[in-house]
Amino acid sequence: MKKQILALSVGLWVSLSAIAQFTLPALPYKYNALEPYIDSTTMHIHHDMHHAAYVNNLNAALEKTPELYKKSLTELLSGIDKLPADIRAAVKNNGGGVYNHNFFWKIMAPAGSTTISPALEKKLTENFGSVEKFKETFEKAALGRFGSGWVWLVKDNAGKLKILSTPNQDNLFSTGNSTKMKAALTLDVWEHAYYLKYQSKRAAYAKAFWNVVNWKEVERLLNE
Ligand code: MN3
Repeated sequence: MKKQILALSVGLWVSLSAIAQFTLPALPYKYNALEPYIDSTTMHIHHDMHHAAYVNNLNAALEKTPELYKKSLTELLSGIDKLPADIRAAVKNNGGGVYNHNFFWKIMAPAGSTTISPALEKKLTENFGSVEKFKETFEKAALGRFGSGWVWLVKDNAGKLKILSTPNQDNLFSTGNSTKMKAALTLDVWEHAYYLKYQSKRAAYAKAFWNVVNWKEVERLLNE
């Protein structure tokens, strides 16, 4: 009996680990940690349903080509053109969704837990004129993104900081830009990220976002 249970659980473990290659990481803080700027209900729906769906759909897309499970998320996204044609769109959209949300949760933190260091302030001022100007430009990009997408602060290979936005779940990897620049901050401007609390007021959401940015992590990424 014991042997059978062991065999069954090993078999189950093997098949589960073969299928569920990509997993949903837990939030690095509690669901209500970003209140009142980002509400707990939005975080639950956003993480447990939207982010989880991207993970599940990515795993489903790779099911027919299991050797692709061995690749990392960034390898998959950087090599979209080399994937079987029938799964390219699914991997780009869902793999991008997984990557972008993994990144997004990490560059946020409870309000007041981090601040812009003098060194980071200097860097932002050198590149944008002032911290305020940087925020303004970033918010403008958030408002200017038609439909769904993301806004990014990136550092190019020459060390220059830039703000750009991508549609849908695109990012530096899936658009072929990851060798030219790296991301240090992002904001999800899909309606599911803010609609419950801010309705159509994307500008108010983008402004509130500054309260929950993990500046320590932004600075770490910029110095990497
Ligand atoms: Mn989202």
